[in-house]
Amino acid sequence: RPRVFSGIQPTADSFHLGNYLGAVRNWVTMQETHDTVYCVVDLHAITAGHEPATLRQRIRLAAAQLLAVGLDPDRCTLFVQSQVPEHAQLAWVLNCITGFGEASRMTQFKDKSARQGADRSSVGLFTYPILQAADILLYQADAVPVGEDQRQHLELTRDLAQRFNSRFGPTFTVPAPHIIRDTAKITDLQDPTAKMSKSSSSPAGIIELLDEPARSAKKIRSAVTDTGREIIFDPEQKPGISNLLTIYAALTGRTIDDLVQAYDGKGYGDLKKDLGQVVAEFVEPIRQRTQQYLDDPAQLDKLLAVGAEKARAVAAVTLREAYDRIGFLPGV
Ligand code: AQP
Repeated sequence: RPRVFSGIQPTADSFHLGNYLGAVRNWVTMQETHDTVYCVVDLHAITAGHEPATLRQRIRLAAAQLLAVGLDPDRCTLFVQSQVPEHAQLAWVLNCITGFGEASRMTQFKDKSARQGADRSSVGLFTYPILQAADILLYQADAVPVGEDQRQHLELTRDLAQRFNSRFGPTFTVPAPHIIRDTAKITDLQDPTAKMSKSSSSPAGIIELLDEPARSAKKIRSAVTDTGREIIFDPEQKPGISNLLTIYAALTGRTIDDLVQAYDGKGYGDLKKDLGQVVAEFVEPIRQRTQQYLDDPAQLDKLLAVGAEKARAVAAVTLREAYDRIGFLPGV
């Protein structure tokens, strides 16, 4: 079976629909077909400032949500990044083969540091994609299921893998991005030209999986839509309605064409009301199951410890091999 690796940051209390439809939903289905390794990337979550007690809570919240949407620890490896020290160790090595100019070209860093003020951004935010490369390469992943916003980071990962392999001998699998075109970018409900994002969307622009269902329905009803009245799929001219159709299709399994036909002659209000209901019904069981996992943190921590052990068994072998190739002395 081909192996996949992917990660998600515990930087908010709840995942949003962009995280779910762009990435995590595929994580669940890939358990059927791939050898799957999934990670709550808490080392990444400290790159832009954090509060310790909140972080600890959010790591558990992230793991609980992943279990609630259908990750099965018997079928995948689910773990927390900081519990596998090889991530930070390999990241250092990769830092040393990454060009400063190359890292400077990463658009996510440019965007985030522009928002924070360049002088106040951490070096960790700058080297974020290099840590991400270490995450992926440690598991010799063949594919990485992520949203479109991660494409550039994946390209860097591939470059670093190839560079290391050609300089020091074949060590890493060069991974391919696995981006589902239809839901690669879910947009902000209030600004449908921007991606739905934890850090830059307003609360009204994001559907959070753990929100009150009635609140989610209301957000859909208040989504910014486009001029005109026709319900058609046209992301250029009608980004608002097209985003709602994308979400509707993804959550129900109906095709966009089918939805466009079904709403022929109806108004934006009808579509929003129905989609509000669909979203509310979708999030409610996730909320309940997440709470069940959170009610027993000791059990959750145990499950994550088992995951970390499984992950480490793979990561340690790769790191050892990389260290050998570089010329470090044998491990003690
Ligand atoms: N709007 C989106 N549409 C499709 N996929 C998305 N992803 C994020 N937003 C969208 C995908 O979710 C996965 C988890 O990524 P992450 O933990 O790095 O989340 P993120 O990118 O930090 O999420 P945000 O909301 O975009 O946060 P900020 O604002 O901090 O960058 C990834 O696979 C990502 O592609």
